Amino acid sequence: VLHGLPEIALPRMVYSKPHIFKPPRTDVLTMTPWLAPIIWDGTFNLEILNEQFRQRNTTIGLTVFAIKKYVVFLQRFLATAETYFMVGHRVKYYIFTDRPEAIPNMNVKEGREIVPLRVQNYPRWQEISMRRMEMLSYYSQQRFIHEVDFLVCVDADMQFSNEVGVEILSEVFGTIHPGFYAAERQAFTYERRSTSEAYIPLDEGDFYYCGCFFGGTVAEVHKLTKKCHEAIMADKSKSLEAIWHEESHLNKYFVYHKPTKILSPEYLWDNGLGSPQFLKKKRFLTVPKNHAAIRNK
Ligand code: 2GW
Ligand code: MN
Repeated sequence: VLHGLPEIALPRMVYSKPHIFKPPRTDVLTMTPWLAPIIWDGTFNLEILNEQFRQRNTTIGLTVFAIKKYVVFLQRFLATAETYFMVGHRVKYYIFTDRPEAIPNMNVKEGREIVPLRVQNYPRWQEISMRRMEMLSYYSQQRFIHEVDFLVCVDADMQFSNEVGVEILSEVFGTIHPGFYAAERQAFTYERRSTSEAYIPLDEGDFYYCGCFFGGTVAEVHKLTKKCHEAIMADKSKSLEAIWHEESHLNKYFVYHKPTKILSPEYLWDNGLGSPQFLKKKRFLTVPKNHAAIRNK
């Protein structure tokens, strides 16, 4: 883990120059009003970014929770991550599970490592999902800060299907939920009860972000997860649970702590939503699950 920025000097690189009158994308928003880039295919040169992040010897922690039956998703998740996630960079897969023996025994490429982290199970699935904020905040401070530069925090019921690289990395980033990219603010499924810590008024909010893909520097992820966990606990003390659990709290956080990068729906798609024109790549897909079988409520 590097503290302070080393001198970076790029080698000679040959590529077509950016052109003021030829924006690479005119069909989608590529910049927020607070000047955070929204990451779409065609807007970045991965070769330049790879060189910059490699020179800093960047290490990325990919966190995933696989509690109880969700260990079944690990094989596909890890195998596709080996092919598509942060190719050429140092990666630690932090697998939070109550069943470390069920983590598939896989060979990973050089510079990459699977790190099992044993955690307890919670009887309610809502609790399993929400407690991720607590565990991420605890481990960020205790461990991740000493081991990686950035954290990428995702759901387990997912697979990579195209490159997800260092173009996503920034101080703090969120991902646009594929069900709401075109929705009006009032249609966002934010928490609307003003008694909840996750409350967002109808006339606020920028995007509806998914709980299944966020990240940033370890310091920023620590701040985010700690704040969300505290809000979840404050609600709990009033016997409240936000409508979409920790996702509601994440959305609240991002209203008042704007992400420094935003991942487009390329980074979170569901094949049930088809293949719209603007979607040039599907990089990270939900794995269809048999809700009844997997969610033994
Ligand atoms: C979840 C629901 C019902 C029964 C069990 C579980 C469950 C979740 C579990 O038994 N074991 C487990 O490890 N999980 C973890 O929680 C796992 O990492 C999983 O990906 C994550 C979220 O649960 P999931 O993927 O079933 O819920 P989604 O895909 O509907 O999640 C969205 O909404 C959630 C809040 O309700 C979260 O914000 C999530 O990030 C969203 O993608
Ligand atoms: Mn999921």
